[in-house]
Amino acid sequence: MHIHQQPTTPFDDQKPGTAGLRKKVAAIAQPHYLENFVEAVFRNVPELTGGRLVIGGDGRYHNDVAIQTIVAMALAHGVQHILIARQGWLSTPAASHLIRARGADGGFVLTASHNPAGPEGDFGIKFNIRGGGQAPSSLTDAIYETSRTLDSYRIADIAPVAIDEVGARELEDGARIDVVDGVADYAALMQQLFDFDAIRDWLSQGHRIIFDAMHAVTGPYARRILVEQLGAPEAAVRNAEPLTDFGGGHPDPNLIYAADLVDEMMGDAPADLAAASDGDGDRNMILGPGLFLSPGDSLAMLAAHLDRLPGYQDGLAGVARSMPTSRALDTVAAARGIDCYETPTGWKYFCNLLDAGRLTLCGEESFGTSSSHVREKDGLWAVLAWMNILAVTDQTLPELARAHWARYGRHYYQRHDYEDLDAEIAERVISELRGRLESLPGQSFEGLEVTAADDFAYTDPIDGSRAEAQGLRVVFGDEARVVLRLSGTGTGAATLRLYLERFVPPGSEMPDALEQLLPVAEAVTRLRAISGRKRPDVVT
Ligand code: VG1
Ligand code: CO
Repeated sequence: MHIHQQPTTPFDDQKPGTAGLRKKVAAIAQPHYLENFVEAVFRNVPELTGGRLVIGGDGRYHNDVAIQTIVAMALAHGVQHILIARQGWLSTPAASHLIRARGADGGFVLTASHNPAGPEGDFGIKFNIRGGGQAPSSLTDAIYETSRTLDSYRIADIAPVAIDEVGARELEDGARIDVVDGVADYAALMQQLFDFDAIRDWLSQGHRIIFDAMHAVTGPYARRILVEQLGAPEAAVRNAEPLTDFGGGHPDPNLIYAADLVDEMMGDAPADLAAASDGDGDRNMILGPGLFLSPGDSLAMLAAHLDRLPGYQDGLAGVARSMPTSRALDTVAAARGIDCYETPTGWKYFCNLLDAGRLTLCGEESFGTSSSHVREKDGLWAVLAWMNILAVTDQTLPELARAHWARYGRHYYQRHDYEDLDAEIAERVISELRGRLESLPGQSFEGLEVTAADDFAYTDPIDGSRAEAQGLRVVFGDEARVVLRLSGTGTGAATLRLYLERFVPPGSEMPDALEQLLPVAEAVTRLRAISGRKRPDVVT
Protein backbone atom coordinates (compact mmCIF):
# COMPACT_ATOMS: atom_id res chain seq x y z
CA MET A 1 0.00 0.00 0.00
CA HIS A 2 1.46 3.30 -1.06
CA ILE A 3 1.20 6.11 1.47
CA HIS A 4 1.26 9.61 0.22
CA GLN A 5 2.24 12.73 2.16
CA GLN A 6 0.03 15.28 0.47
CA PRO A 7 0.98 18.97 0.80
CA THR A 8 -1.91 21.23 1.79
CA THR A 9 -2.68 24.69 3.10
CA PRO A 10 -4.70 25.25 6.26
CA PHE A 11 -8.30 26.46 6.42
CA ASP A 12 -9.16 28.88 9.17
CA ASP A 13 -12.79 27.87 9.70
CA GLN A 14 -12.62 24.31 10.98
CA LYS A 15 -13.80 25.04 14.50
CA PRO A 16 -16.31 22.40 15.61
CA GLY A 17 -19.61 23.79 16.94
CA THR A 18 -22.13 22.34 19.39
CA ALA A 19 -21.88 18.89 17.77
CA GLY A 20 -19.00 18.64 15.30
CA LEU A 21 -17.95 20.53 12.19
CA ARG A 22 -20.89 21.47 9.95
CA LYS A 23 -20.49 23.11 6.58
CA LYS A 24 -22.22 23.41 3.24
CA VAL A 25 -21.45 20.44 0.99
CA ALA A 26 -19.72 22.84 -1.39
CA ALA A 27 -17.29 23.84 1.36
CA ILE A 28 -16.64 20.29 2.54
CA ALA A 29 -16.08 19.06 -1.02
CA GLN A 30 -13.34 21.61 -1.76
CA PRO A 31 -9.99 19.94 -2.41
CA HIS A 32 -8.23 19.00 0.85
CA TYR A 33 -10.96 20.44 3.11
CA LEU A 34 -12.24 17.24 4.68
CA GLU A 35 -8.76 15.70 4.56
CA ASN A 36 -7.32 18.57 6.58
CA PHE A 37 -9.91 18.17 9.30
CA VAL A 38 -9.48 14.40 9.44
CA GLU A 39 -5.70 14.82 9.61
CA ALA A 40 -6.13 17.22 12.52
CA VAL A 41 -8.16 14.55 14.32
CA PHE A 42 -5.54 11.83 13.73
CA ARG A 43 -2.75 14.08 14.99
CA ASN A 44 -4.64 14.67 18.22
CA VAL A 45 -5.78 11.10 18.83
CA PRO A 46 -2.56 9.06 18.74
CA GLU A 47 -4.29 5.94 20.09
CA LEU A 48 -5.86 5.46 16.66
CA THR A 49 -2.47 4.39 15.31
CA GLY A 50 -2.49 0.64 15.80
CA GLY A 51 -6.06 0.94 17.00
CA ARG A 52 -9.65 0.40 15.95
CA LEU A 53 -11.90 2.95 14.26
CA VAL A 54 -15.66 3.08 13.54
CA ILE A 55 -17.00 4.97 10.50
CA GLY A 56 -20.61 5.69 9.54
CA GLY A 57 -23.10 8.44 9.06
CA ASP A 58 -26.64 9.60 8.49
CA GLY A 59 -26.61 8.60 4.82
CA ARG A 60 -26.76 12.08 3.43
CA TYR A 61 -25.23 13.24 0.16
CA HIS A 62 -21.41 13.00 0.19
CA ASN A 63 -21.46 10.36 2.96
CA ASP A 64 -20.03 7.74 0.57
CA VAL A 65 -17.24 10.00 -0.69
CA ALA A 66 -16.25 11.05 2.82
CA ILE A 67 -16.17 7.45 4.05
CA GLN A 68 -13.66 6.46 1.35
CA THR A 69 -11.47 9.44 2.19
CA ILE A 70 -11.47 8.58 5.89
CA VAL A 71 -10.66 4.92 5.19
CA ALA A 72 -7.66 5.88 3.05
CA MET A 73 -6.43 8.30 5.70
CA ALA A 74 -7.02 5.84 8.54
CA LEU A 75 -4.88 3.22 6.80
CA ALA A 76 -2.18 5.82 6.20
CA HIS A 77 -2.20 6.59 9.93
CA GLY A 78 -1.78 2.96 10.86
CA VAL A 79 -5.29 2.11 12.02
CA GLN A 80 -5.34 -1.69 12.27
CA HIS A 81 -9.05 -2.37 12.30
CA ILE A 82 -11.72 -0.31 10.58
CA LEU A 83 -15.42 -0.97 11.13
CA ILE A 84 -17.66 0.61 8.50
CA ALA A 85 -21.43 0.45 8.72
CA ARG A 86 -23.03 -1.18 5.69
CA GLN A 87 -24.00 1.47 3.14
CA GLY A 88 -22.51 3.95 5.54
CA TRP A 89 -25.74 3.95 7.55
CA LEU A 90 -25.06 4.36 11.22
CA SER A 91 -27.25 6.44 13.49
CA THR A 92 -25.44 8.64 15.98
CA PRO A 93 -26.51 6.56 19.03
CA ALA A 94 -25.67 3.31 17.20
CA ALA A 95 -22.23 4.73 16.40
CA SER A 96 -21.68 5.52 20.06
CA HIS A 97 -22.74 1.98 20.97
CA LEU A 98 -20.58 0.35 18.30
CA ILE A 99 -17.52 2.21 19.57
CA ARG A 100 -18.29 1.03 23.10
CA ALA A 101 -19.28 -2.53 22.25
CA ARG A 102 -16.32 -3.21 19.96
CA GLY A 103 -13.74 -1.45 22.13
CA ALA A 104 -12.88 1.02 19.37
CA ASP A 105 -10.47 3.87 19.95
CA GLY A 106 -12.86 6.29 18.33
CA GLY A 107 -15.23 6.87 15.47
CA PHE A 108 -16.10 9.34 12.75
CA VAL A 109 -19.80 10.12 12.59
CA LEU A 110 -20.70 11.83 9.35
CA THR A 111 -23.77 13.89 10.06
CA ALA A 112 -25.23 17.35 10.07
CA SER A 113 -28.22 15.95 12.00
CA HIS A 114 -31.46 17.50 10.75
CA ASN A 115 -29.86 20.18 8.58
CA PRO A 116 -31.08 19.85 4.97
CA ALA A 117 -29.08 17.43 2.83
CA GLY A 118 -28.22 17.14 -0.86
CA PRO A 119 -25.70 18.88 -3.12
CA GLU A 120 -26.96 22.30 -1.98
CA GLY A 121 -27.36 21.21 1.63
CA ASP A 122 -25.11 20.69 4.61
CA PHE A 123 -22.56 18.10 5.62
CA GLY A 124 -21.05 17.40 8.98
CA ILE A 125 -18.32 15.40 10.63
CA LYS A 126 -17.71 14.71 14.26
CA PHE A 127 -15.33 12.51 16.14
CA ASN A 128 -16.34 10.38 19.10
CA ILE A 129 -13.74 9.11 21.53
CA ARG A 130 -13.13 5.77 23.27
CA GLY A 131 -16.18 4.87 25.27
CA GLY A 132 -18.40 6.39 22.58
CA GLY A 133 -18.57 9.93 23.96
CA GLN A 134 -18.58 13.12 21.95
CA ALA A 135 -15.15 14.71 21.79
CA PRO A 136 -14.73 17.02 24.78
CA SER A 137 -14.00 20.72 24.21
CA SER A 138 -10.33 20.22 25.06
CA LEU A 139 -10.04 17.85 22.10
CA THR A 140 -12.14 19.87 19.65
CA ASP A 141 -10.09 22.95 20.59
CA ALA A 142 -6.86 21.05 19.92
CA ILE A 143 -8.18 19.77 16.58
CA TYR A 144 -9.06 23.31 15.58
CA GLU A 145 -5.62 24.59 16.55
CA THR A 146 -3.94 21.86 14.49
CA SER A 147 -6.17 22.59 11.51
CA ARG A 148 -4.95 26.18 11.42
CA THR A 149 -1.32 25.31 10.80
CA LEU A 150 -1.49 22.08 8.83
CA ASP A 151 0.78 21.80 5.79
CA SER A 152 0.33 18.15 4.81
CA TYR A 153 -1.74 15.05 5.44
CA ARG A 154 -1.20 11.32 5.05
CA ILE A 155 -3.39 9.31 2.76
CA ALA A 156 -3.11 5.81 1.31
CA ASP A 157 -3.52 5.01 -2.37
CA ILE A 158 -6.22 2.36 -2.29
CA ALA A 159 -9.17 1.48 -4.44
CA PRO A 160 -12.55 2.37 -2.94
CA VAL A 161 -13.83 -0.20 -0.45
CA ALA A 162 -17.16 -1.83 -1.28
CA ILE A 163 -19.59 -1.05 1.54
CA ASP A 164 -22.87 -2.36 0.11
CA GLU A 165 -22.67 -5.73 1.79
CA VAL A 166 -21.48 -7.01 5.14
CA GLY A 167 -18.05 -8.63 4.87
CA ALA A 168 -14.41 -8.59 5.90
CA ARG A 169 -11.28 -7.67 4.02
CA GLU A 170 -7.69 -8.32 5.13
CA LEU A 171 -5.03 -5.99 3.77
CA GLU A 172 -1.40 -6.97 3.03
CA ASP A 173 0.06 -5.25 6.08
CA GLY A 174 -2.25 -6.94 8.57
CA ALA A 175 -4.87 -4.22 8.68
CA ARG A 176 -8.48 -5.31 8.44
CA ILE A 177 -11.67 -3.67 7.24
CA ASP A 178 -15.05 -5.00 8.37
CA VAL A 179 -18.28 -3.85 6.82
CA VAL A 180 -20.82 -4.44 9.58
CA ASP A 181 -24.58 -4.33 9.92
CA GLY A 182 -25.10 -0.94 11.57
CA VAL A 183 -28.38 -2.04 13.13
CA ALA A 184 -27.60 -5.43 14.73
CA ASP A 185 -25.56 -4.41 17.79
CA TYR A 186 -27.91 -1.56 18.54
CA ALA A 187 -31.03 -3.72 18.27
CA ALA A 188 -29.46 -6.23 20.66
CA LEU A 189 -28.80 -3.46 23.17
CA MET A 190 -32.42 -2.29 23.03
CA GLN A 191 -33.56 -5.82 23.81
CA GLN A 192 -31.52 -5.79 26.98
CA LEU A 193 -32.95 -2.49 28.16
CA PHE A 194 -36.63 -2.95 27.42
CA ASP A 195 -39.28 -5.60 27.92
CA PHE A 196 -39.85 -6.64 24.32
CA ASP A 197 -42.40 -9.26 25.35
CA ALA A 198 -44.53 -6.68 27.11
CA ILE A 199 -44.32 -4.31 24.13
CA ARG A 200 -45.18 -7.13 21.72
CA ASP A 201 -48.23 -8.03 23.82
CA TRP A 202 -49.28 -4.42 24.00
CA LEU A 203 -49.14 -4.14 20.22
CA SER A 204 -50.94 -7.45 19.71
CA GLN A 205 -53.76 -6.20 21.94
CA GLY A 206 -54.47 -3.66 19.23
CA HIS A 207 -52.44 -0.69 20.39
CA ARG A 208 -50.95 1.21 17.50
CA ILE A 209 -47.82 3.21 16.87
CA ILE A 210 -46.56 5.38 14.06
CA PHE A 211 -42.89 6.13 13.62
CA ASP A 212 -41.78 8.64 11.01
CA ALA A 213 -38.15 8.12 9.97
CA MET A 214 -38.36 11.19 7.72
CA HIS A 215 -36.27 9.47 5.00
CA ALA A 216 -33.24 9.61 7.23
CA VAL A 217 -31.10 7.02 8.95
CA THR A 218 -33.57 5.59 11.49
CA GLY A 219 -35.67 3.81 8.84
CA PRO A 220 -33.65 0.56 8.89
CA TYR A 221 -33.51 0.63 12.70
CA ALA A 222 -37.24 1.16 13.09
CA ARG A 223 -38.05 -1.56 10.57
CA ARG A 224 -35.81 -4.11 12.27
CA ILE A 225 -36.90 -3.32 15.82
CA LEU A 226 -40.48 -2.11 15.59
CA VAL A 227 -41.68 -4.27 12.71
CA GLU A 228 -39.50 -7.40 12.65
CA GLN A 229 -38.84 -7.78 16.37
CA LEU A 230 -41.90 -6.23 17.98
CA GLY A 231 -44.51 -7.10 15.40
CA ALA A 232 -45.80 -3.66 14.45
CA PRO A 233 -47.31 -3.58 10.96
CA GLU A 234 -45.01 -2.48 8.15
CA ALA A 235 -47.10 0.65 7.63
CA ALA A 236 -46.30 1.77 11.19
CA VAL A 237 -42.90 2.96 9.98
CA ARG A 238 -43.22 5.81 7.55
CA ASN A 239 -40.62 7.21 5.18
CA ALA A 240 -38.36 4.32 6.13
CA GLU A 241 -36.07 4.51 3.10
CA PRO A 242 -32.97 6.61 3.82
CA LEU A 243 -32.44 9.07 0.96
CA THR A 244 -29.33 11.13 0.31
CA ASP A 245 -31.38 14.33 0.31
CA PHE A 246 -33.86 13.13 2.97
CA GLY A 247 -36.51 13.37 0.27
CA GLY A 248 -35.98 17.12 0.13
CA GLY A 249 -37.44 17.34 3.62
CA HIS A 250 -36.16 18.65 6.87
CA PRO A 251 -35.83 15.72 9.28
CA ASP A 252 -36.18 17.71 12.45
CA PRO A 253 -38.85 16.10 14.60
CA ASN A 254 -40.84 19.03 15.90
CA LEU A 255 -44.15 20.83 15.51
CA ILE A 256 -42.99 22.58 12.35
CA TYR A 257 -41.16 19.94 10.36
CA ALA A 258 -43.31 17.00 11.42
CA ALA A 259 -46.51 19.04 11.13
CA ASP A 260 -48.46 16.36 9.25
CA LEU A 261 -47.92 13.80 11.96
CA VAL A 262 -48.83 16.37 14.60
CA ASP A 263 -52.05 17.27 12.76
CA GLU A 264 -53.07 13.62 12.53
CA MET A 265 -52.49 13.06 16.22
CA MET A 266 -54.36 16.23 17.16
CA GLY A 267 -57.25 15.09 14.95
CA ASP A 268 -58.46 11.51 14.64
CA ALA A 269 -55.29 10.17 16.25
CA PRO A 270 -54.70 6.94 14.33
CA ALA A 271 -52.26 5.70 16.98
CA ASP A 272 -51.70 5.49 20.74
CA LEU A 273 -48.17 6.77 20.26
CA ALA A 274 -46.65 8.61 17.34
CA ALA A 275 -43.02 9.54 17.11
CA ALA A 276 -40.43 10.91 14.73
CA SER A 277 -36.68 11.08 14.69
CA ASP A 278 -34.12 13.30 12.98
CA GLY A 279 -31.49 12.88 10.28
CA ASP A 280 -28.97 11.01 12.41
CA GLY A 281 -31.44 9.33 14.76
CA ASP A 282 -30.55 11.07 17.98
CA ARG A 283 -33.67 13.22 18.41
CA ASN A 284 -37.22 12.19 19.18
CA MET A 285 -40.67 13.72 19.20
CA ILE A 286 -43.40 12.00 21.21
CA LEU A 287 -47.11 12.46 20.51
CA GLY A 288 -50.17 10.88 22.07
CA PRO A 289 -53.80 11.24 21.02
CA GLY A 290 -54.44 14.98 21.20
CA LEU A 291 -51.15 15.54 22.98
CA PHE A 292 -47.75 16.87 22.02
CA LEU A 293 -45.44 15.86 24.83
CA SER A 294 -42.84 18.60 25.10
CA PRO A 295 -39.27 17.31 25.34
CA GLY A 296 -38.95 18.71 28.86
CA ASP A 297 -42.11 16.92 30.01
CA SER A 298 -41.01 13.73 28.30
CA LEU A 299 -37.68 13.87 30.13
CA ALA A 300 -39.31 14.55 33.50
CA MET A 301 -41.86 11.79 33.02
CA LEU A 302 -39.19 9.33 31.95
CA ALA A 303 -37.37 10.17 35.17
CA ALA A 304 -40.54 9.31 37.06
CA HIS A 305 -41.24 5.99 35.29
CA LEU A 306 -37.94 4.62 34.01
CA ASP A 307 -37.23 2.33 36.96
CA ARG A 308 -40.19 0.18 35.93
CA LEU A 309 -38.29 -0.94 32.85
CA PRO A 310 -35.84 -3.89 32.87
CA GLY A 311 -32.64 -1.97 32.15
CA TYR A 312 -33.30 0.54 34.92
CA GLN A 313 -34.62 -1.54 37.78
CA ASP A 314 -31.79 -0.47 40.07
CA GLY A 315 -33.15 3.07 39.98
CA LEU A 316 -31.59 6.25 38.68
CA ALA A 317 -28.10 7.24 39.79
CA GLY A 318 -28.85 10.85 38.89
CA VAL A 319 -30.27 12.94 36.07
CA ALA A 320 -29.12 15.93 34.05
CA ARG A 321 -30.45 18.50 31.64
CA SER A 322 -28.88 21.22 29.57
CA MET A 323 -29.28 24.68 31.06
CA PRO A 324 -32.07 25.93 28.74
CA THR A 325 -34.06 22.69 29.18
CA SER A 326 -37.22 22.90 31.27
CA ARG A 327 -36.84 22.52 35.03
CA ALA A 328 -39.65 19.95 35.06
CA LEU A 329 -36.88 17.39 35.51
CA ASP A 330 -35.65 19.09 38.66
CA THR A 331 -39.00 18.68 40.40
CA VAL A 332 -38.98 14.92 39.82
CA ALA A 333 -35.35 14.62 40.92
CA ALA A 334 -36.09 16.55 44.10
CA ALA A 335 -39.12 14.38 44.89
CA ARG A 336 -37.09 11.21 44.37
CA GLY A 337 -34.05 12.50 46.21
CA ILE A 338 -31.62 12.09 43.32
CA ASP A 339 -29.02 14.50 41.98
CA CYS A 340 -29.94 16.73 39.06
CA TYR A 341 -27.14 18.38 37.10
CA GLU A 342 -27.42 21.44 34.88
CA THR A 343 -24.93 21.46 32.01
CA PRO A 344 -24.27 23.64 28.95
CA THR A 345 -26.06 22.87 25.67
CA GLY A 346 -24.53 19.95 23.74
CA TRP A 347 -24.34 16.27 24.60
CA LYS A 348 -20.60 16.33 25.19
CA TYR A 349 -21.19 17.96 28.56
CA PHE A 350 -23.08 14.90 29.83
CA CYS A 351 -20.35 12.44 28.89
CA ASN A 352 -18.02 12.80 31.88
CA LEU A 353 -20.93 12.52 34.31
CA LEU A 354 -22.19 9.43 32.49
CA ASP A 355 -18.72 7.85 32.51
CA ALA A 356 -18.43 8.53 36.22
CA GLY A 357 -21.71 6.73 36.89
CA ARG A 358 -23.41 9.83 38.22
CA LEU A 359 -26.22 9.83 35.65
CA THR A 360 -28.72 7.36 34.35
CA LEU A 361 -30.91 9.75 32.35
CA CYS A 362 -30.27 13.07 30.63
CA GLY A 363 -31.84 15.29 28.05
CA GLU A 364 -32.16 18.55 26.20
CA GLU A 365 -35.09 20.71 25.17
CA SER A 366 -34.12 20.16 21.52
CA PHE A 367 -35.90 16.79 21.41
CA GLY A 368 -32.91 14.88 22.79
CA THR A 369 -33.16 12.22 25.49
CA SER A 370 -30.98 9.29 26.39
CA SER A 371 -29.55 7.22 29.19
CA SER A 372 -26.25 5.76 30.30
CA HIS A 373 -26.52 2.97 27.67
CA VAL A 374 -24.65 5.16 25.14
CA ARG A 375 -22.91 8.54 25.13
CA GLU A 376 -25.24 10.27 22.68
CA LYS A 377 -28.86 11.18 22.68
CA ASP A 378 -30.98 8.40 21.27
CA GLY A 379 -34.24 8.87 19.39
CA LEU A 380 -35.42 5.27 19.11
CA TRP A 381 -34.43 4.56 22.68
CA ALA A 382 -36.90 7.25 23.80
CA VAL A 383 -39.63 5.81 21.58
CA LEU A 384 -39.06 2.30 22.96
CA ALA A 385 -38.95 3.61 26.51
CA TRP A 386 -42.34 5.23 25.98
CA MET A 387 -43.82 2.13 24.35
CA ASN A 388 -42.58 0.08 27.28
CA ILE A 389 -44.03 2.53 29.81
CA LEU A 390 -47.41 2.55 28.06
CA ALA A 391 -47.34 -1.25 27.98
CA VAL A 392 -46.57 -1.71 31.67
CA THR A 393 -48.76 1.06 33.07
CA ASP A 394 -51.66 0.28 30.76
CA GLN A 395 -52.45 3.98 30.71
CA THR A 396 -52.60 6.35 27.77
CA LEU A 397 -50.00 9.01 27.22
CA PRO A 398 -52.48 11.86 27.96
CA GLU A 399 -53.53 10.09 31.18
CA LEU A 400 -49.92 9.76 32.28
CA ALA A 401 -49.19 13.41 31.43
CA ARG A 402 -52.23 14.69 33.33
CA ALA A 403 -51.31 12.61 36.36
CA HIS A 404 -47.76 13.93 36.19
CA TRP A 405 -48.83 17.57 36.07
CA ALA A 406 -51.35 16.99 38.87
CA ARG A 407 -48.56 15.70 41.07
CA TYR A 408 -45.57 17.86 40.15
CA GLY A 409 -47.12 20.93 38.52
CA ARG A 410 -46.52 21.90 34.94
CA HIS A 411 -43.67 23.71 33.22
CA TYR A 412 -45.01 25.39 30.12
CA TYR A 413 -42.18 25.70 27.68
CA GLN A 414 -41.31 27.04 24.25
CA ARG A 415 -38.25 27.78 22.19
CA HIS A 416 -38.36 30.65 19.72
CA ASP A 417 -35.74 30.64 16.98
CA TYR A 418 -34.77 33.80 15.13
CA GLU A 419 -32.94 32.56 12.06
CA ASP A 420 -30.85 34.11 9.30
CA LEU A 421 -29.78 37.02 11.44
CA ASP A 422 -26.84 39.14 10.55
CA ALA A 423 -24.03 37.90 12.81
CA GLU A 424 -23.31 41.39 14.11
CA ILE A 425 -26.92 42.03 15.05
CA ALA A 426 -27.19 38.69 16.83
CA GLU A 427 -23.98 39.46 18.69
CA ARG A 428 -25.33 42.88 19.64
CA VAL A 429 -28.50 41.41 21.14
CA ILE A 430 -26.34 39.10 23.23
CA SER A 431 -23.78 41.68 24.28
CA GLU A 432 -26.36 44.31 25.21
CA LEU A 433 -28.22 41.87 27.42
CA ARG A 434 -24.95 40.66 28.87
CA GLY A 435 -24.21 44.26 29.80
CA ARG A 436 -27.57 44.64 31.56
CA LEU A 437 -27.53 41.32 33.45
CA GLU A 438 -26.12 42.73 36.67
CA SER A 439 -28.82 45.37 36.91
CA LEU A 440 -31.72 42.93 36.52
CA PRO A 441 -32.04 41.15 39.88
CA GLY A 442 -34.68 42.87 41.99
CA GLN A 443 -36.44 44.39 38.96
CA SER A 444 -40.00 43.33 38.23
CA PHE A 445 -41.57 42.73 34.84
CA GLU A 446 -45.36 42.22 34.65
CA GLY A 447 -45.38 41.13 38.26
CA LEU A 448 -42.49 38.69 37.93
CA GLU A 449 -39.38 39.55 39.90
CA VAL A 450 -35.92 38.70 38.64
CA THR A 451 -34.13 36.66 41.29
CA ALA A 452 -30.96 35.90 39.33
CA ALA A 453 -29.40 36.73 35.99
CA ASP A 454 -26.09 35.52 34.62
CA ASP A 455 -24.06 34.33 31.69
CA PHE A 456 -24.08 30.58 32.32
CA ALA A 457 -20.70 29.09 33.11
CA TYR A 458 -20.06 25.47 34.00
CA THR A 459 -17.32 23.65 35.83
CA ASP A 460 -17.28 19.96 35.02
CA PRO A 461 -17.54 18.13 38.37
CA ILE A 462 -15.37 15.28 37.10
CA ASP A 463 -12.37 16.88 35.40
CA GLY A 464 -12.77 20.48 36.56
CA SER A 465 -12.81 21.85 33.00
CA ARG A 466 -14.57 25.14 32.59
CA ALA A 467 -17.05 26.29 29.92
CA GLU A 468 -17.85 30.01 29.87
CA ALA A 469 -20.47 32.08 28.04
CA GLN A 470 -22.94 29.23 27.58
CA GLY A 471 -26.10 31.33 27.37
CA LEU A 472 -27.74 34.22 29.20
CA ARG A 473 -30.34 33.27 31.74
CA VAL A 474 -32.78 35.43 33.60
CA VAL A 475 -34.50 33.61 36.42
CA PHE A 476 -37.75 34.59 38.13
CA GLY A 477 -37.52 32.24 41.10
CA ASP A 478 -39.22 28.90 40.47
CA GLU A 479 -41.93 30.67 38.52
CA ALA A 480 -40.29 31.46 35.23
CA ARG A 481 -37.11 31.68 33.20
CA VAL A 482 -36.01 33.43 30.05
CA VAL A 483 -32.85 32.15 28.36
CA LEU A 484 -31.09 33.51 25.30
CA ARG A 485 -28.21 31.95 23.39
CA LEU A 486 -26.63 31.75 19.98
CA SER A 487 -26.93 28.50 18.06
CA GLY A 488 -23.71 26.62 17.41
CA THR A 489 -24.87 24.20 14.71
CA GLY A 490 -25.73 26.41 11.74
CA THR A 491 -23.73 26.71 8.53
CA GLY A 492 -24.90 30.14 7.41
CA ALA A 493 -26.07 33.30 9.16
CA ALA A 494 -26.67 33.47 12.90
CA THR A 495 -29.60 31.96 14.81
CA LEU A 496 -30.69 33.25 18.20
CA ARG A 497 -32.65 30.93 20.44
CA LEU A 498 -35.00 32.38 23.04
CA TYR A 499 -36.25 29.88 25.60
CA LEU A 500 -39.37 30.56 27.66
CA GLU A 501 -40.38 28.60 30.72
CA ARG A 502 -43.29 29.18 33.08
CA PHE A 503 -44.17 27.00 36.03
CA VAL A 504 -47.73 26.49 37.22
CA PRO A 505 -48.13 24.57 40.50
CA PRO A 506 -50.29 21.46 40.86
CA GLY A 507 -53.99 22.09 40.70
CA SER A 508 -53.93 25.14 38.46
CA GLU A 509 -53.73 25.67 34.73
CA MET A 510 -52.54 28.58 32.66
CA PRO A 511 -52.90 27.78 28.96
CA ASP A 512 -51.65 31.26 28.02
CA ALA A 513 -48.64 31.09 30.38
CA LEU A 514 -46.16 31.62 27.58
CA GLU A 515 -48.08 34.42 25.84
CA GLN A 516 -47.96 36.22 29.16
CA LEU A 517 -44.25 35.66 29.39
CA LEU A 518 -43.49 37.02 25.90
CA PRO A 519 -43.63 40.75 26.78
CA VAL A 520 -41.45 39.98 29.79
CA ALA A 521 -38.92 38.27 27.56
CA GLU A 522 -38.88 41.21 25.16
CA ALA A 523 -38.55 43.74 27.96
CA VAL A 524 -35.60 41.80 29.33
CA THR A 525 -33.81 40.89 26.09
CA ARG A 526 -34.93 43.63 23.63
CA LEU A 527 -34.45 40.97 21.01
CA ARG A 528 -37.17 42.21 18.67
CA ALA A 529 -36.31 45.85 19.15
CA ILE A 530 -32.64 45.37 18.32
CA SER A 531 -33.07 42.83 15.53
CA GLY A 532 -36.06 44.56 13.94
CA ARG A 533 -37.82 41.19 13.77
CA LYS A 534 -41.50 41.04 14.63
CA ARG A 535 -41.73 37.32 15.33
CA PRO A 536 -39.60 34.19 15.50
CA ASP A 537 -39.08 32.02 12.42
CA VAL A 538 -39.69 28.76 14.26
CA VAL A 539 -41.50 28.04 17.53
CA THR A 540 -41.10 24.59 19.06
C1 VG1 B 1 -28.67 22.30 18.84
C2 VG1 B 1 -29.49 22.04 20.09
C3 VG1 B 1 -28.66 21.25 21.09
C4 VG1 B 1 -28.17 19.96 20.44
C5 VG1 B 1 -27.42 20.28 19.16
C6 VG1 B 1 -27.01 19.04 18.41
O1 VG1 B 1 -27.54 23.09 19.14
O2 VG1 B 1 -29.93 23.25 20.65
O3 VG1 B 1 -29.45 20.99 22.22
O4 VG1 B 1 -27.32 19.26 21.31
O5 VG1 B 1 -28.24 21.06 18.29
O6 VG1 B 1 -28.12 18.24 18.13
P1 VG1 B 1 -27.48 24.69 18.90
O7 VG1 B 1 -26.10 25.10 19.28
O8 VG1 B 1 -27.82 24.92 17.46
O9 VG1 B 1 -28.55 25.27 19.77
V1 VG1 B 1 -28.11 17.27 16.78
O10 VG1 B 1 -29.49 16.37 16.77
O11 VG1 B 1 -27.78 18.33 15.63
O12 VG1 B 1 -26.72 16.28 16.81
CO1 CO C 1 -29.37 14.87 15.44
